[in-house]
Amino acid sequence: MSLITSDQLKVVIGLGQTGLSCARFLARKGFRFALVDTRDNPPHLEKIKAEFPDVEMYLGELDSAYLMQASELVLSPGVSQQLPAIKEAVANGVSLIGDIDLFCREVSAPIVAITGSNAKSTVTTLVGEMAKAAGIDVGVGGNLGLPVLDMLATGEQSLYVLELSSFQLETVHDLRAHVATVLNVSPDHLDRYDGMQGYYQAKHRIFRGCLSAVENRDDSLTHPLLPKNVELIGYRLGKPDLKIFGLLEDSGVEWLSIGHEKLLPVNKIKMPGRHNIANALAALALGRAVNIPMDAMLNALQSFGGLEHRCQWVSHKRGLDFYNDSKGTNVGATVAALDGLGANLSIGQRIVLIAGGDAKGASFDDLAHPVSQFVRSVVLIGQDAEKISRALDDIDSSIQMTLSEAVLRAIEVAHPGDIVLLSPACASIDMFKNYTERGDQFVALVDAL
Ligand code: UMA
Ligand code: ADP
Repeated sequence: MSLITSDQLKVVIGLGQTGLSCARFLARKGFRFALVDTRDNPPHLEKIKAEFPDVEMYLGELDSAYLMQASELVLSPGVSQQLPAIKEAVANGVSLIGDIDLFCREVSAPIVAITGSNAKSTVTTLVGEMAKAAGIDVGVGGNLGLPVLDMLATGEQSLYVLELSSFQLETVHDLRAHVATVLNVSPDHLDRYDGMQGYYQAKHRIFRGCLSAVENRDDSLTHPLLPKNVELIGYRLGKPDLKIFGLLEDSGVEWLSIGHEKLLPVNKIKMPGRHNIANALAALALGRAVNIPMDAMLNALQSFGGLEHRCQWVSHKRGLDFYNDSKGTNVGATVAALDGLGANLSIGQRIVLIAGGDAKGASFDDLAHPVSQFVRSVVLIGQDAEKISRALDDIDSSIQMTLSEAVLRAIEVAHPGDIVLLSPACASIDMFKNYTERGDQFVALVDAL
């Protein structure tokens, strides 16, 4: 192993999308850096070798001596900083950051920073759509797919809306967002954290240095502890207090409102399900904090129909409505999808739920209540099917080997007029490449009926 000796060296750990974006950014900026990945054959290896032929690369199990040559480690979100070699390097004075810190050092435009266990991608995209509707030159990226540093390749924009995961936030030191929010907190990624406390603490790093914050008054775990000079804006799925966003009723019509001011009838929101009303309120609160004009925000709510794989209506076949919520990758998301669609069920109509996959260490106890309220039968797939079945032992359920068999079983047990909902409450990697492939397969199976 040849060693680079320089106290200004940055070592990028992880050669996925984030690592590649970091390498490109550091190269553009003229920094000296090396590349490291724990795998012998990381994705994009050939592309990275071709793009950075002179950059040193270290593959395989992390070596603390190698990492200690660096002045700064730039860690990808998929790699835990609890790995012994990283801990040792940090204990020896090497600083640890991620791509988000590199991004924040670089930009001066306002940042809207969004995290939460669920609804991040929806709210991030929606705030971006609101800004675009107002003609603002906005960059939208982060955990939802476009690494933040890739947004800087073509120069700085006027506003950035960032979706940030707990993994990304673990390495964030001073985000200084114009407005930051934790949308909701429910158990997820418990295979990475010792318990909810570590997960919660990672999420709340989003408020570091923020100028204003948005809290979800229906979820006390989203409340930030902030200095008094930081403006705190709230929203709730209910009657609003004076300055917060909420819902008012007038002659039987429900309105998105701020304080006493009615803004838009709820039935004009294009996104499906009641949980998306909370998402609309969050986006309004965030958008107002960065001065997006109200008219543009309300226009966006009427034209943005939601993202693919999130409670997306697929079609009406064999007398049933099929919904694809493949992005429901944890229990909280599936609870929201059931409550969201369940609120609009007509008399006698029920949901047949297709769920299961890799539970990521989660408990399924919280699923029992909405399932008993709205679900006719549960069809389970994937490695943790048995575990879910045990948590829902009062409900009619069956286990199927493939998604195709699950769809056929769902049709068999559904009554005319029911909804068939794929909302797995689990990650997909035990059976599929990712949640997109799982959702695409579901849509294809439904289309083929
Ligand atoms: N890996 C190794 N060894 C390494 C580096 C990575 O085994 O040295 C593995 C990781 O354990 C992980 C995979 O490779 O299983 C990818 O990790 P990565 O950090 O290289 O991921 P990227 O390709 O850079 O993608 C990351 C986010 N991925 C993760 O946090 C795991 C993407 O979010 C994000 O879109 C992208 O950066 C751009 O910001 C994906 C995700 O699953 C969608 N996020 C989780 C979620 O939403 O629940 C947090
Ligand atoms: P994330 O990026 O946080 O995973 P998404 O916007 O992709 O969030 O939505 C993921 C899933 O979260 C959806 O499929 C839906 O089941 C659920 N969801 C959407 N809105 C909410 C909400 N307000 N609260 C809880 N769960 C939600």
